Amino acid sequence: MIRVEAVELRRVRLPLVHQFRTSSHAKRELEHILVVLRSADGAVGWGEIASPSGPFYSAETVESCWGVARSFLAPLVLGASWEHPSSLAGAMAKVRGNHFARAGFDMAAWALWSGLQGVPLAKALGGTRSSVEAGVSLGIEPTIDDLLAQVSAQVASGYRRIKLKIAPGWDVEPVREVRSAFPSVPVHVDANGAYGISDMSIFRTLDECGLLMIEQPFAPRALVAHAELQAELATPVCLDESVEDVEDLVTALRLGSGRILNIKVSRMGGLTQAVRAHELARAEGMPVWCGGMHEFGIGRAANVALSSLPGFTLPSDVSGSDKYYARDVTTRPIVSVDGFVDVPEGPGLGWEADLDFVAGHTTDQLVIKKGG
Ligand code: OSB
Ligand code: MG
Repeated sequence: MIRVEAVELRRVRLPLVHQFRTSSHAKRELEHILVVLRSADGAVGWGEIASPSGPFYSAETVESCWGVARSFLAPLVLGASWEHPSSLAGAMAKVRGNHFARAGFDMAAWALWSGLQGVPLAKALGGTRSSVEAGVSLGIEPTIDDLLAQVSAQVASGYRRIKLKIAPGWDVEPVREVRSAFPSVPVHVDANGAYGISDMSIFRTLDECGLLMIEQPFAPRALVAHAELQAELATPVCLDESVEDVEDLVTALRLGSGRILNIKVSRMGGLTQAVRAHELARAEGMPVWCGGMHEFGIGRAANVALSSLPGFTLPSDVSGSDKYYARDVTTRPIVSVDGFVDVPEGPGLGWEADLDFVAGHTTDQLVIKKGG
């Protein structure tokens, strides 16, 4: 039985090497919350709450995660004893929603448990690959030339799949320019829900562009509209924001809302639910890949482990640390070589937090112990 004796929460801020703009907002630095669980026998597991600062991707914010982590999740975890991370995830499920916050604790529990078992996190999750294929996600740029320069740099770094953020006013034209400048590079687009069913003509045009997929064209809960769009298009629709749990995936599969699933550890509320979604998608013949939230090294390590599962047949957003950060929170950066990231073979998460670097970038910190 594992009992967590102390929960440490740290708000950590890192500058981005390049501004990232999506359909909703732009960012130059990110603040994530690192979660450290310490067991009675001195074992430690690290997790990351990778929520954006504002409620534009989902309803969560760094502030809401901090409050829920401190007031609800930490006490719940300190009061639990468990043999497997999935039982802790079951106990945390009484907190509704708040998936990013829950994911940080679930990830830390998996890191702690796989470390204690002496197995790599990837193996503990059911992973079968020794390296995972990495793609990159490119934000909206000031000009098409800026975008082409970004694509060119990332293709030169070895990435084999490029995802372009799109938004009304920045869609068909940049996509056509990238397709014609890089005709052999697999490209997909991500709208983060910025369109509606009345934009059908834009999607008919994009359908002619030879894209790998069109990610989250419509609002998260518009599963019927996604099904109507998918029925009109040859290009697969990929769901991101629409699938927050396995029940959403059941609905999407029944309706035919998309043919590909982006599984994010944060959005699903942790690795436990991410693995369950992967199992269902695999049984239904739906290809999946692992999406990212610009994670620091801890969350990125969890993404690498998850991407090693057999149903992850498309490149994941597990680019190297250097795509976003000049220096990461781990002692070794996560590195992509020729578009592949090696899956660690040692026990646990496979990357260690750089304690001095983390301390130097911590903006707020809290230790919560059993019994006060
Ligand atoms: O929709 O996939 C998304 C980042 C922030 C919010 C939403 C998304 C993203 C990304 C980042 O695309 C991908 C990555 O972490 O490399
Ligand atoms: Mg997305």
